[in-house]
Amino acid sequence: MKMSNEKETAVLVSVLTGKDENASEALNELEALAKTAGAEVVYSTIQRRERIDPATLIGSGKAMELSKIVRETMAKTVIFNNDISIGQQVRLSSILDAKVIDRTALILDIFAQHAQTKEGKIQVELAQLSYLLPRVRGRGIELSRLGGGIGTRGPGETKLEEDRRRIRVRMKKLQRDLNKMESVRSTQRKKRQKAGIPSACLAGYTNSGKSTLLNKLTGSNVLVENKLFSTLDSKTRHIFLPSGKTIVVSDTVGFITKLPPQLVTAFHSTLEVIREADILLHVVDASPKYEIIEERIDSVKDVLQSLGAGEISSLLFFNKIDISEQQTIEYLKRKYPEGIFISAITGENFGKVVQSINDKLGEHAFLSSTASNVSKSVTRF
Ligand SMILES: Nc1nc2c(ncn2[C@@H]2O[C@H](COP(=O)(O)OP(=O)(O)OP(=O)(O)O)[C@@H](O)[C@H]2O)c(=O)[nH]1
Ligand SMILES: [Mg+2]
Repeated sequence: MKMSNEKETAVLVSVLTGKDENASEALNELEALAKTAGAEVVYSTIQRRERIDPATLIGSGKAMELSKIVRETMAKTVIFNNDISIGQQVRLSSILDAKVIDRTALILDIFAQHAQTKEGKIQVELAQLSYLLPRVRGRGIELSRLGGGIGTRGPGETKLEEDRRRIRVRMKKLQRDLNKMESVRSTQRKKRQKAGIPSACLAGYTNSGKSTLLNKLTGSNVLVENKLFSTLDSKTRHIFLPSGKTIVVSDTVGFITKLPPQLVTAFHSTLEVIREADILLHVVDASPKYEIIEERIDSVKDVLQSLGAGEISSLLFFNKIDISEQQTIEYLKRKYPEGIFISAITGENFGKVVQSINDKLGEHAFLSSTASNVSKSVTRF
């Protein structure tokens, strides 16, 4: 992976049409993504339009204004919060005289930088290639004019010049490799199921504190960072419940609003751990404004639904209460009476975490090997 110490300067643009409400939040999140990818944001702007301009998203007049800003700030890259077609990308980069990428390419770039394991790297490359495939025209690739840096890095970097056919062949090979790894994992899972060990999986918006919670629960040290998408691989740890039973808890990749579909498809095997879980531990960052919290809860639920995990029994943890506004907590308590309010940093209400997992699994009879002693294991607490 190429990483220079000099930060890539970027201008951020979010084009909003009529119905979009949370304009500044959309831009804040784009900024967090850009910084995570290693960019230095030198300017950001929201463009409101009746509808997206098919040629340049923002219209040619606005594009000219933006090109002036790019020149003045000497930005290398312009990042749009919207999806961009290859035609729009080529047109915009020629008007703006800068590299132009969209939100999906930015997220793919972060994944490429954070992928650690062989499986993670293969999944990222697969997602990048499926993003690239419709953008390759004829035999060449127009993206080659973009140069290096954000949106062009990753395990697939050296293959950027390949034509469609070769990309497809490569994708098939990667998929075969993944299938092999998946079958090893599924054998391990079956063994665990046979041994009657219940499983819980952490799920939630990126940066909500899933890995911090896992560490606190298990005394392990999974990577925790104030960056988006720190965790890309599933990590599984054991914990002991008050009943004396052991369960496994898995940490996995976080979600985001408009999670690129290429990633959901490519990360099928990583996300399998969510689908296969007996219960889900939905971790929510309770520190932003309540409207944002609600939106994120809904986006996580949408992704879970699209993964086929919408029906799995879940617990809702509102994390980071050490830095949330009291008013927000009161509001959330009314709106989500089932919520459990915790801090994975200070350990506040931690007893409730283990107890609620214990009770939830008890409700579903996962804690007992036979249905007849369910009531015994539940009344013990
Ligand atoms: N103040 C406060 N910060 C927290 C708490 N829990 C986590 N954090 C911080 O939130 C940031 C993200 O934590 P992670 O545990 O990496 O979050 P994650 O959900 O695993 O994130 P991804 O793997 O990127 O999806 C880190 O800077 C943590 O220190 C908490 O209870 N209170
Ligand atoms: Mg994490």
